[in-house]
This record gives sequence, structure tokens and C-alpha cells, in this order.
Amino acid sequence: MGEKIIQKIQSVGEALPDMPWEDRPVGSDDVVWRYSQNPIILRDHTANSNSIFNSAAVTFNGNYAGVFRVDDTSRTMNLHVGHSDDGIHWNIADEPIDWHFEKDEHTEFVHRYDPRVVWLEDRYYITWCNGYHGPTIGIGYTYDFETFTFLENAYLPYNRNGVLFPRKINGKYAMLSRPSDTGHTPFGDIFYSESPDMVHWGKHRWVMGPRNWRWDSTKTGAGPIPIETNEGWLMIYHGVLTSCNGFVYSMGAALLDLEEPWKVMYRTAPYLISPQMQYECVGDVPNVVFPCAALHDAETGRIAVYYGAADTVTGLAFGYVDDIVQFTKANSQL
Ligand code: BMA
Repeated sequence: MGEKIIQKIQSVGEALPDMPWEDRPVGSDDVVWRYSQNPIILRDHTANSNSIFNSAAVTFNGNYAGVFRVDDTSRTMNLHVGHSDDGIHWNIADEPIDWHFEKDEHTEFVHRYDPRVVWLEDRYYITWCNGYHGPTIGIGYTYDFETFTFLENAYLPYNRNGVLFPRKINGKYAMLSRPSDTGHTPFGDIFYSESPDMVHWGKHRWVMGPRNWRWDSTKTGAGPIPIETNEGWLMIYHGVLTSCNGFVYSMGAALLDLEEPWKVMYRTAPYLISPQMQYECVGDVPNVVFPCAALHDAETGRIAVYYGAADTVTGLAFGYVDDIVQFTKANSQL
């Protein structure tokens, strides 16, 4: 795959005409609504998969490509590549991505999960939660979704939910992440870090954390690649509440300052989507809506959000960027 072709497609700056879409259901005033055919990817979609969820899709070469979290039937968590003509029906590889490592010490494998993918300058970068003496953020890249090269872990353990911005900010690569622990982390604040070279990360800034007595009162984590708008970076994120029956993962939104993204200007007091459908409430981990990617059509303002449901299957939700921005401003609580 020539780099030029990829660049040409991306320079259009919009998703494809057949981007996944379904109009808001008649009678609904939800700002974000689910695809009626959810889930789009079932748990046994590939050979030996236990579950496929928390995954990332992007436009690629006139179609769509993605990096999928596939937990197999031995319950190893790994990343698989997928391709699709319409962003809904996916052909996902049965075998995990075979990473190219430039340094021997990187070949140690524990697990990889919760990928995000972004087109940045000249290639697609992938970030994910990488098992390295505990979870931390792995970074790699591909030009063609065939050859994948691992760079370095961004941080020391423990960290999850590493999400790159789609362009440099103040001349530096920029990433959101969520420092954690070795387990199911009963806390979680989002931080901002910058890097001159995608390897060395620093100048860490606190962005936001849980809010008392809200749907995100236990922890927060960035979701899809932030979307640049006139009103700031639209950051769709997951927030977690602890109920008497365990964690509940919902999706909300915040607007971050364009030049100083650690400054949160608005943040939805209500969630945008919380686990309410059966496929979100029942599965390996009940009550989880976990967004990891969003296709964006700059011309129509439509977005299609990919989210993991109940740590088992993958769903789609739709909305208009302008509506979500206005909703976030009108219903904000920092
Ligand atoms: C988080 C991550 C996610 C998962 C979620 C709910 O800590 O491990 O991959 O979807 O828990 O189990």
C-alpha cells in the first residue's frame, strides 16, 4: 500500500459516503442513539474468540480498517486487525497482529487490550493497554494494516486508556492517559502528556477526575480520539459508578481547550449512553458501555462511535458533533 494513497484519502478529512449511519429514531430526542442492529460484532465472530469489544475503527484506503480487542477462549487478551467496506460488517483476522519489534526486550508478551487508532501526520498510530510488569500504554504504528511496528511503552506501569490527539499541539505529540493500578482500579483521573518524538512523554497535566454522586463518581478514562471543533476538543469518555452490584460504565463528553487541552471547559452532567440494552447489561462483565473509536464525517458532522458492550460484543452509536457540543455546554457540570 503506497503511502501517497493513504495520504490522499486522509487529506479529504472526512469519512466515506457510506459511513455507518442511522437517523435518530422517530420520537427520540437522545443526543446520541444506538444502532438498531447492535451488536455489530458478536463474541464468536472469529475462530477461538471468547469476546470482541473495546475496539477501534478508522477510514483506510477507501474503506475501513480497525484494530480489535479479541479475548480468546484461553482468555488471552490480544489485538487483531480487521477490514470492512461499510464499517459495520467486519472481516477480522483469526490470528493476532504479529508485531515487528526493533528491540529484543520488547518481545515479552503478557497481553494487549483496549486499542485506539489515529491517523497522525503520515501513518496510523495505535495505542493500547500493554502488559509490561503491570498494565501500561503501548504505542505502535502501521502504514498499511499489514505490517505493525512497536515503538516503546509510553509510561512506567501502571496506566490505561492512552488516547493520542490527531495532531501535534504546540509542536508536540499529545496524549491522554489514566494512571491505574494492577487490578480493577477503583479510582481514575485523566492526565495529559506531551512528547517531542512519540517515545519520551512528560509535562504531565491533570485534566479531570471523578465527580461525587454522578455516573462517573468512581473513575474516568478517555475514549475515542478527541475531535477538534470550534468550541474545543470534543472528548468522549467513559465514567464509572460503583453500585452495590459493582461497577457501571457509561459514556459522556467533555470539551477541552484547543491549545491547553488539560483545561476542561464543559462536561456533561448526564451521561450520553449508559448500559440499558440487554447486550450492554448481560455478558462477561455486566453493565459496561466502553467507547474506543469514532468515525467523523466533517461535511455532515455525523459521528459513529464504536463501543464495547458488557466486555463481550461491539456496538455502534450515532450523533452529530454540533449537537453533542451544544448538549455538553448546556448540561455542563465540571
Ligand atoms: C476496565 C478495562 C476495560 C473493561 C472494563 C470493564 O478496567 O479493563 O477493558 O472493559 O474494565 O470490565
